[in-house]
Amino acid sequence: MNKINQIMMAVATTVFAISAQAQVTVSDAWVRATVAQQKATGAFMQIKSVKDVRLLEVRSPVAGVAELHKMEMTDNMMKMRPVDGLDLPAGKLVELKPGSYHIMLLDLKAQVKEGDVVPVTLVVEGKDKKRETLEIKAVAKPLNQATQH
Ligand SMILES: [Cu+2]
Repeated sequence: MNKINQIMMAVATTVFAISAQAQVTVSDAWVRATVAQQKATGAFMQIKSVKDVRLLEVRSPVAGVAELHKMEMTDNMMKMRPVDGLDLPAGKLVELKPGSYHIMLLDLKAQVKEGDVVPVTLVVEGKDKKRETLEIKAVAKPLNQATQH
């Protein structure tokens, strides 16, 4: 292989790596700030995937347990329950928001104060069973702003 070919290969590999990382993009990630002693809060964001993938797992170092939840009306009451995954259809914006799907951070290790940056890890799986891990940063927003939704 000559020098030019080697360089072309290197460029092709780099481009592939970048596009693979950008298959799932997350924007407007935020968490609800908590008051002292509060043990749980929610994390919200907008997710868009280039390919059909499924969000399987969520984690955060600030929480002992992180779960994917769905909020829905049951017997005229808003109730939430854990779900084992959330489909992210290709090209469709999926919103995690209050009153709908959200990430629940439980067993919080400390108060989440306004302006804090909370790392959240998302694990998604494609149809080919390949898993991708995304590290995102969610900013803690004040309670009153969060409840305006
Ligand atoms: Cu919840």
